[in-house]
Amino acid sequence: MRQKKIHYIYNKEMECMDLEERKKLQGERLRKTVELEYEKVPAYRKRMDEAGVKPEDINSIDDIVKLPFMQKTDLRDNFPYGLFAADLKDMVRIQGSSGTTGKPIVSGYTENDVDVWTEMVARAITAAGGNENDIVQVAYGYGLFTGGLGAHQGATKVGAMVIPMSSGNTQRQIMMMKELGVTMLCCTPSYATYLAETIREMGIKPEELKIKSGCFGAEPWTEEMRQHLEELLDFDAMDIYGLTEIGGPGVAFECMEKNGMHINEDHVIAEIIDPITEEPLPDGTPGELVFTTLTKTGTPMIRYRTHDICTLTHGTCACGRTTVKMSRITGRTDDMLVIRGVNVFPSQIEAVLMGVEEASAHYMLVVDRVNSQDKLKVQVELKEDVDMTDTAKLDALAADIKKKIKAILLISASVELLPPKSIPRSEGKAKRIMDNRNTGF
Ligand code: DLL
Repeated sequence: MRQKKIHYIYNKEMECMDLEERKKLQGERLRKTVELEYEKVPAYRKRMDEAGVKPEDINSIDDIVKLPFMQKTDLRDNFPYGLFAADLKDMVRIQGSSGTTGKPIVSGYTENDVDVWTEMVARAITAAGGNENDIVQVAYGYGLFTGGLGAHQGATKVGAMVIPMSSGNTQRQIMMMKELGVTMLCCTPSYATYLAETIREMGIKPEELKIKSGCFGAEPWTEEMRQHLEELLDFDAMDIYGLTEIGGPGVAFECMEKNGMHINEDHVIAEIIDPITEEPLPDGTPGELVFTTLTKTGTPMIRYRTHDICTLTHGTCACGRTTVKMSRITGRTDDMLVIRGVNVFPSQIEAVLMGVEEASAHYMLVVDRVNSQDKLKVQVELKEDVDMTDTAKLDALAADIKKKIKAILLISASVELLPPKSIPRSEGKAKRIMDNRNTGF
């Protein structure tokens, strides 16, 4: 049952801190992080030396722009332990990124780092209404991926009872949810959608479940997807963001205002830059999100380029938090499809499809190159109740979707309508792009 809009805050002192006071704290923590990195990580020291910047040049957060960036390639090039700022004996955990090919991306955590990360997720769970009375089903994968253990630790920290289901085995997930009276669900939004649709197909009504909210992240999703999920299960579907390199889920999370994710600014500094010029961009302008960790001691990261695209908004939220908010991720600089010179993000197409009554939440973008021309095909899975034999109606529907895509993206796409259940479901992050061009995009 959807909750009343009450704002629960886990750590008022940090989350609602006066802005000037927080800036000061961030400046002090930044200097410490840079000192640690300069002393312990030769690869970054070299880069600072090349840029002619020393730790003593960092005296406030405004000095951050003097510091060189870090990239995913730094993690690969220094795999496995080259970026560790603590001795191996002080490391207590390794976590890794999902969905990467080749050498994995791993991040090392000291006990302090696990504690910091746990508190970040505890803040997210609290903002979603979670407390010691809750029963939290964690259906993110456990393992190197940070989703499972991250949600597990955060929910435990708020005193909830955790069901560590991990991903997969949908029928069993639903049985546990119903029988154990689960009140909160944590998984990817695509898996949540699959679970919710299966629940409805099984004839289970939302009122037969006790679920009140969920923390969904690890992949991009849209406002339209939220509405769809909330309607299916009559609960609060909340966004949660994070990445392994910066600590895992909980770097940012939504409050009940549901209009942006609060970034845990006592633990990270967020910047938005132009991905080409690398210049900082003002509030409200979309660009690449860059993070600097302020409290990590295992693998601190300085000006780490996430490749995620979003906007930032400063100001005090109606919930009382003063932390900067990030918008939903609208795409990634590397996931962006460039089709006939036009930048296309899967989220734009998702938004179109979620506005089409007959379309389900499952789709795939297929890109081919035919006679040197890029061709985009949007495969759309239709809902159960659509008559797949009424070809005239289906042709009209395909034409309508094609028109809507053209109006938003300004490029033509062919539209293929597929029967229910034909697009493979994912239990983790959804795969929504099939790029057959081999152009290295
Ligand atoms: O996905 C951590 C996580 C787990 C976040 C569970 C939230 C919930 P990685 O596997 O390292 O870590 O992938 C990080 O996933 O750079 C984004 O591109 C994407 N991502 C994560 N959360 C969101 C979100 C985890 N809420 C990468 N919206 C990030 C959009 C997200 N994209």
